[in-house]
Amino acid sequence: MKVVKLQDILGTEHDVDGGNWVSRRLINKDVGMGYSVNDTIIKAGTETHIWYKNHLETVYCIEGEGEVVTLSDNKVWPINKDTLYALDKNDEHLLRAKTDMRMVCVFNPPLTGNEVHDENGVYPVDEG
Ligand code: 9YT
Repeated sequence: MKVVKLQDILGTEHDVDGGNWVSRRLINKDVGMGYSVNDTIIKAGTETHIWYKNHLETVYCIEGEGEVVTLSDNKVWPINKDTLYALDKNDEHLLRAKTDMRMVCVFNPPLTGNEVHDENGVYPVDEG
């Protein structure tokens, strides 16, 4: 049994600043669950290009308002409180935050916890 409190990881290496977002890495690969879980704040007024080619990500918005644009079809998906999206095709997308958006993000395979996006919005494959 493991209990993680957000308060305890703020300001530690589990609190990662990605520029347009901050991601509080609650459960990382090392815990051995087979997935990772983040509490992420997307900053108001930002647009982030994301393409997780090496990961599947599910995102549950618990606060705020914005939209996702899937780039394969230019579809615009309004995202706000109590809305979940699953990037089940490793979908390349833009994430636009109208207000600050608080998102619970689950990754498979799990993040090691230190990842930030590269110039193409990708997280690397974890070889470890
Ligand atoms: C919602 C989203 O994909 N935000 C980018 C950051 C990423 N989810 C993370 O590492 O928490």
